Amino acid sequence: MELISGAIMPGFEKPARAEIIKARVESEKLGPILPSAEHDLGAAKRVHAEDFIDFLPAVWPMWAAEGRSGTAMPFSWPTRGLRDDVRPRHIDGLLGFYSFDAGANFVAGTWSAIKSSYDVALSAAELVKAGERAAFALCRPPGHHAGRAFMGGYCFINNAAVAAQWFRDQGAAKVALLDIDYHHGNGTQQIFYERSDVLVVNLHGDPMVEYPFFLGHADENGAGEGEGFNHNYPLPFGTAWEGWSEAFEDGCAKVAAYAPDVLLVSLGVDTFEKDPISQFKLVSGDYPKIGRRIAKLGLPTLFVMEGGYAVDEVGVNAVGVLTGFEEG
Ligand code: FKS
Ligand code: ZN
Repeated sequence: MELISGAIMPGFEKPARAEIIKARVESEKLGPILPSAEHDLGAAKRVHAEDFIDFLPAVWPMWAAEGRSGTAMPFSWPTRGLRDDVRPRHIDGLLGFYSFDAGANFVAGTWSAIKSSYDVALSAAELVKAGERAAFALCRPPGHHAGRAFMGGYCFINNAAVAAQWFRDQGAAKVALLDIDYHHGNGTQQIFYERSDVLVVNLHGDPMVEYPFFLGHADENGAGEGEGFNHNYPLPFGTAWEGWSEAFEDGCAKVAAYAPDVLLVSLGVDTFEKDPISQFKLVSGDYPKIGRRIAKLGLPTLFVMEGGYAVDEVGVNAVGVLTGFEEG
């Protein structure tokens, strides 16, 4: 469940999304479709705080220990002027301490979903490392809103950031991360903001008017060592292919100029005209064009699934990027 416009409702980020995408991968005969292998949490702790990662499997047991069922979600946060240097003991305090919004919620199966999504990302990364031209990590839940020690926006572990760091640890000198989800990847940006070894390029709804609101402006270019290695393209409501592709072209040029060893794509298809929570106007025919352009970069590429809530078309659109890539 999630809070939507003041009401608690079934969440947009639901299991059918992944099932529909998988069915489309099958009907388009992309593949093979491989199961994930189990991974320990070491790779997660390379980009996330250890205490944060250790908290995630504890949430539901702590919630249930209060005699509660339903959906575990935070309602109190350490905002400006409050103490964020003292970790509360109560589950309600901990949920707020490790969140930036009320949008990363738990039921009994959530930790196992988070863990499997993480396993999928790393298993797909291993295929690319082993020499595949590309792999698609059909992750669910998504990851790009999760930062070093915070969750939010349906995201818990930042799958793309974990994979990027994993490639670095496997010997890749430079990794680029292109985030084309409709929403700004605030977690990914935060994780790599002071680093020059991971280039982060983000196209998204303008945070002046769109979630996640508090990061993603054009003047955020990185800091310290990372100065010049973060690029944001905030775009207005109503952006269609013409405006989107212009920013995308610029972002792809930044990736090409960086000449990374590997490319990660945070693939959201909530840029679609019929997406129920988004305000861009891409059409289904645009997604293969995106894939073809990414292919032209000529890089080993790992696609990591993020958002996309027009469930009827989520398979066609996400897999459209992949088939476009295969052609390009
Ligand atoms: C809509 C309120 C905003 C939260 C939207 C979360 C978007 C998540 C995502 C991800 F890729 F992470 F899944 N609700 N009126 O699409 O960015
Ligand atoms: Zn999104």
